[in-house]
Amino acid sequence: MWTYVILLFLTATSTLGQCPVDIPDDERRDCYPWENPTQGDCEARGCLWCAPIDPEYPHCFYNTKVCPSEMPESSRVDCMPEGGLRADCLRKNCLWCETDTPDVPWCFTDPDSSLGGEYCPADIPESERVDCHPESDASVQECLDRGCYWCENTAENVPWCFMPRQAGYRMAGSPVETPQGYQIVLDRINTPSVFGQDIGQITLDVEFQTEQRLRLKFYDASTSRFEVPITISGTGTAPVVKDYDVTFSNDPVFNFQIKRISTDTVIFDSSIGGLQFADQYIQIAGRLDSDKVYGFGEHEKSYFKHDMNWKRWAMWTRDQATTDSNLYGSHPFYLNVEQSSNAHGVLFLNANAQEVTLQPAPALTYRTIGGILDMYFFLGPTPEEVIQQYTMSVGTPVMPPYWALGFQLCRWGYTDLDHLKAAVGRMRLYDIPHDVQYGDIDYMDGYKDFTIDPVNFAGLPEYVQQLKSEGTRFVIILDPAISNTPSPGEYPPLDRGNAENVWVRDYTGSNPQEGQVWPGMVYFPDYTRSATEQWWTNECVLFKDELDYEGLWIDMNEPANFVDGSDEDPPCRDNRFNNPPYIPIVGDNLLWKKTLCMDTIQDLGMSYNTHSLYGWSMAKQTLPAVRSALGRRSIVFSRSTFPGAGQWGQHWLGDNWSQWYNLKASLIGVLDFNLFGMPYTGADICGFLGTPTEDLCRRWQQIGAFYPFSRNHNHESYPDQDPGMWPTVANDTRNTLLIRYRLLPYLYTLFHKAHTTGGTVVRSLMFEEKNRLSVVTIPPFSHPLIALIYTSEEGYIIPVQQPANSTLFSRSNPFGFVVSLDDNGNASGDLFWDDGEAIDTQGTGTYFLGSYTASGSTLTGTVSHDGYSEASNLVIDDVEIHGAGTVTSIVINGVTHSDWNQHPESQEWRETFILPGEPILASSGNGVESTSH
Ligand SMILES: *[C@@H]1O[C@H](CO)[C@@H](O)[C@H](O)[C@H]1NC(C)=O
Ligand SMILES: *[C@@H]1O[C@H](CO)[C@@H](O)[C@H](O)[C@H]1NC(C)=O
Ligand SMILES: *[C@@H]1O[C@H](CO)[C@@H](O)[C@H](O)[C@H]1NC(C)=O
Ligand SMILES: CC(=O)N[C@H]1CO[C@H](CO)[C@@H](O)[C@@H]1O
Repeated sequence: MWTYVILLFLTATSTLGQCPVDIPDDERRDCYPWENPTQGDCEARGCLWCAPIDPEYPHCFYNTKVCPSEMPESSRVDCMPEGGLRADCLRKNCLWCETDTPDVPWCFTDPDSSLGGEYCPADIPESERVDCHPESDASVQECLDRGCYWCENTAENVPWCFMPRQAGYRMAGSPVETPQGYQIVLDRINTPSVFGQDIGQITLDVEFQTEQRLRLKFYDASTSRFEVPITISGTGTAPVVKDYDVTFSNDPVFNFQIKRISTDTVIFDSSIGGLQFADQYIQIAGRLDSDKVYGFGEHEKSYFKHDMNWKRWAMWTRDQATTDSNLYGSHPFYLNVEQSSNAHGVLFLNANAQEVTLQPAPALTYRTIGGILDMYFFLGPTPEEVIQQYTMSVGTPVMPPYWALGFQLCRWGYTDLDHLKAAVGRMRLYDIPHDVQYGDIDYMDGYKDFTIDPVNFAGLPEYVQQLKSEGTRFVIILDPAISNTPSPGEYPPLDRGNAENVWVRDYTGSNPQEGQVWPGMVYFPDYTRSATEQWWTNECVLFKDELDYEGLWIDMNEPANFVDGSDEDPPCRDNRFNNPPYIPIVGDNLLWKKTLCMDTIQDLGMSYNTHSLYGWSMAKQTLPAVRSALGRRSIVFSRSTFPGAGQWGQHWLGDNWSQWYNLKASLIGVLDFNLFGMPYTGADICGFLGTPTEDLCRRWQQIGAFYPFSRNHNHESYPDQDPGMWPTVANDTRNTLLIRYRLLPYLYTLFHKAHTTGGTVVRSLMFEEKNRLSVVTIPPFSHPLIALIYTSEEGYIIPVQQPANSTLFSRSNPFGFVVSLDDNGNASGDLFWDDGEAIDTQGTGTYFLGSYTASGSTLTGTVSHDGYSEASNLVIDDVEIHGAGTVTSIVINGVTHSDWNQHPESQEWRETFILPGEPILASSGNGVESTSH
């Protein structure tokens, strides 16, 4: 008898015995609306499991009826005011009782379901939801069809439709050890399927590349997919010691944790779920250690630290001047400062249309619609070290020429050469430093690259020579698009381009694709083709003979097109590239808005994959072109950028508005691009669009004097806004620029460091150790930059030089040092100096590098590298010491000097000594010695 009961119980669990008799088939409420539930899946949800008599009805169901008898009609809350059938109601997980009473809803909410129904599990916190319906207008039906959970009554922006934790992949067997780490094969679990085309088996290569760099590469081993042509590889074997550890689990599906060993901090935890790998939809989510997330670009923001309240950002290059949307560059890189104040960075090396959602957990969900999932972790541990490790991996910033650190004036809409000369005249009138003058598209003939307007800009080449002799160089704009309407012989750059077949091709792969830009109908060079580099270089070299330009400003290279897709009808063919199943939240919700169709073809691949690499590849080919033309260092300002673009080009922040808000946002833009390895950056001073007020322009000139790239630029439709337009702005601009010019040796040295070891030139106070741990109070200094140097950077020695009206003249002036002693009376700094123009002086050794230390009331200069003989002609005649106390005597190179002057403006915290002029090549052991008590 006893045995019999046990048997009955076992049978009951697995078949029909436990089916509650009082819930007939048609009263079952589906508890597992996804494909093929198993008994385990069902029981894990606390639901009942037994076969229905009629297979139409669910196997797995709740222990409540569709129409509970105890619910009075009067207390029903309508669950489907829009109307619908019983099946629709049950899909919303509401209750359904038909009645003859008028106006009583048949479909009503379940009062026992606090979260809106049991499709809404309580064990996933809102902050950790991984969106299962990232496109707009989710409906419960679509959500459940995807196999996801649905919870309606939540706070703003929280997704209602989200992924079950048990979605994703499972490890097939154990991780296999490789020389650099592990290889893991992952098999997909059937549900959920968000956009179809799911890849059943993917491979994960875990590479321990260096002590601080880890790579996780998820790919389809059976089919080759697009990969960004940037190689970041390790030594081939795992380092013996490393800062991180990775662990894997299959519970409930494959997930991994990356840990910083020294603090036992989990910096990325994918057990939050959500891993998807479909042909056109790849997703990963991770919990982060802290909400201090920076980076991801290019976007305009008024804050540096990200908004983690479900803020979503797309990354896809786009010619667009709006806030809150994807702009010109794509930078899928972020920096996370951990609670311990250590920092790490993560690069998603992918060029497809992509996006990130930042969640309050803190967590993030990353999605891309092509390529592979290729993640690089940089373990720092300081923020500056993270950026160094990142830029050393993708390419450190190119060394700018010295003149490029000077002030620059530009506008679109110089109607003719006289208009331009008048603006330059105002700079001279007010004696405003002026190193670079620009020619925007106005100088061209019919907006065609490599031409000069023979009427309005007649005499430009001669004027450029005159400017150069005065210390002002000329930089020109070049757009990629080449006019294709001239007949053979009329426009040689087109003829030569045709001969070499250098153009982006249409979907057939054989015909050049037409678009419309400034000159009218155009072709777009394919800068991923080697023939293009030869053609482009040749054109740049030939044009240099006509116009003695000094640098190239490459615009419209997202690439921008004045028509969406093309002029054809339809503009783009209806296929899975032009209209993919999912489009990240890019502006206008169209990948080919104001650009080429996604199925146009470059050597590197289809625009669907390569679009965001257009500006990157153009910069890559333009740097060698301009170097061939000049035979020396130059600049290549690129509007569109991608990781690694900094090794060839620089960036300005694009088309912004003459509004106070943009002035503020510009500082964030500058900080962001310092994270992205393009430290030479700045916004259009006084704003590009709109008419600035005198006061805005004054303040913008004052702030902009400290952008690494300092240029006033303006839109055609608005009046002149160069600083000479207002006498008081002119004065304030000159005075502030003289501070900038005084600091140029310091700025140049910072660029040298960024070039040789990676890292930033402008950085947030957060990057300084003590500031990450405490709040700094900035004393009321008269100038923000001075405040920055003196408060956050105490302990530093900053090389300075007497300013002039251009770097041509300032470069031969006497040097000085600003010494800011720390609490122990110590300080240190460097000076890098070379001819400012030769290519790769670091490589050829033709530079001077001095190190300076202050300690025990002695300032000592040490020559670390003496490869630039001109340095011996330079002198130091000014040392400014902060924090030294009262000075009683000065000894220079062993000789006591009585002829030093205390600076007339000295205050208690500042002592300035005008010295008689000492050679800059001070050797070790000698130096300025001041005695204090
Ligand atoms: C500009 O500065 C000069 C020299 O300091 C001064 O003489 C002049 O009055 C100033 N002009 C204005 C408008 O402030
Ligand atoms: C710039 O200053 C130098 C002297 O430092 C002077 O010779 C030159 O004429 C000035 N140039 C202009 C354009 O004012
Ligand atoms: C200050 O510099 C001296 C000499 O270089 C060094 O011995 C000392 O440790 C330094 N003090 C601090 C606090 O770094
Ligand atoms: C499109 C846009 O707004 N671009 C820039 C405008 O200016 C700010 C700074 O002033 C930049 O940060 C934006 O990227």
